[in-house]
Amino acid sequence: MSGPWWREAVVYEVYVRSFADSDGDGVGDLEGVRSRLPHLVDLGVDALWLTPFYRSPMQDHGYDVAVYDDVDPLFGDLAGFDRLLADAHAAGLRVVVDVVPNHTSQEHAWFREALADPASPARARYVFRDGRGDEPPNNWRSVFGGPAWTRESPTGQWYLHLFDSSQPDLDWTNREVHDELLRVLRFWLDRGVDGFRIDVAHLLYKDPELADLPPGEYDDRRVGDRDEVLAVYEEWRRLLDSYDGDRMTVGEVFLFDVPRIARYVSGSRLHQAFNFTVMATPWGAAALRRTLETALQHFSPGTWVLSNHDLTRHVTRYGGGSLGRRRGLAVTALLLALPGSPYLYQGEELGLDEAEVPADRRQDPIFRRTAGAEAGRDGCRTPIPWEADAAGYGFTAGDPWLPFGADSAQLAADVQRRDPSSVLVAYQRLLATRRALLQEEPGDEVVFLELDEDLLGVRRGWLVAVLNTAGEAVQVELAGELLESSAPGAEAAGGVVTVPAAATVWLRS
Ligand SMILES: [Ca+2]
Repeated sequence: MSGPWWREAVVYEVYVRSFADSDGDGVGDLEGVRSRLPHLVDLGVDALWLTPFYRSPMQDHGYDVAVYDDVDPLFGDLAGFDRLLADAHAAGLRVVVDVVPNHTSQEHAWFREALADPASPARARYVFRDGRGDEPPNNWRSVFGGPAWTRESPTGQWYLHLFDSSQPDLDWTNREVHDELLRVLRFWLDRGVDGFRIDVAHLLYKDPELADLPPGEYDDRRVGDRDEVLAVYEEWRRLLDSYDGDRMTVGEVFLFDVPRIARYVSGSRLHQAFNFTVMATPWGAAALRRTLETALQHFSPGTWVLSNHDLTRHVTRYGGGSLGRRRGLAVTALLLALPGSPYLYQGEELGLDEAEVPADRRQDPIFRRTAGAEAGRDGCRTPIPWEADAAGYGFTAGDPWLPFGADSAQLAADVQRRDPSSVLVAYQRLLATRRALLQEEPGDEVVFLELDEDLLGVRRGWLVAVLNTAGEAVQVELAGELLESSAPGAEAAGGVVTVPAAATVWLRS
């Protein structure tokens, strides 16, 4: 394969809390991840991305970091991290870790100092402002619900938090913030990580006027997404380039305007940015084609994301149950045929649905901050069912921190591994075939085939992929050898391919 390893890497997101629990406390941990590395090798991914495992009071399950250069005891310790990294590398897997630069935890030493001594330099590393009478400095709302400001005593000033009140936003106009995050990156680079996933990479710098938004509106471009943030990533790029081994960054640029996302990605800025536009596209050939063409035009190549720990699982978005699984696998197969770097979220290779989580088991601060009006993200974060017949489905010997999804016994990894028609085996086959294609360096050119309206066909090198979004099988005049189908019933004979309903076929043509 040409180019650096990350360019077309399949990256698997490990949501550490819910992947595998080694010590029976009901919460996944780094040793649990290490014990399940063979699953990732068998699946055929190139890298894993670990969600935050740093010291944290866990108000936002680790995205509230108190100490950036240590492992929370809940997840293990630094020696355990080193063991995981060494074993992953020995298995041929790269390791990407999360970095959270927009905000710290309220338990971070800086914020504690900023509250304890308002005259301290730490105060200027956060966004403290006077209110308007008894009202906050502006009308911004937290992404998690409620106001984006919390008042503290004794000064009566307010601090900005675009997320939970336990997550004060850093002030990126303060050079000390830059220097500290660079130190954190060096700490993990020196330990040997292969890259960083950057949380809400487009925020960091806020509107310097902190001007009111039109009531009821949250607009990333009026809050953040400012050009100043691009210089941050230029400095980070210079740091990463000073290390050997093609270290990389992928930014969570949570925007849907593709040209604006593309600003973040270049030879001097981030290596990759998440592209959530396919996630936001409804099921249907024409809409999907427009989304893919736009992405392929602006990224060279980009990333493909259908699910992650913040999004409703795509099986559920596509209709749920067997229909959702079928459509989800079809779209996945289409994306895997394209140039770019697919990001998979743990459990999607098992076809997991969004789980029902009862109100009294909800953990997400979104649920709390909206008084239950928004369910939050717990349903995509429930633990992985590894073994159908084991206590705690092989995830934990104790009580899991979130309940398992309803179909855990049927969808457990060990059941699917034995079933050639399972979602898991389909992922394994598709990833293996994709790897074989890439070894022949097919290039980045994609040709869209002109087919009937329910169909979406692409050609890359010798691989032709045809998605059928119709409710019945369709016959297409195409010559080639049938390689894969995301659903049973595909045929290729006499220059005609039968594409099953809600399925994608791969041909060597
Ligand atoms: Ca544990």
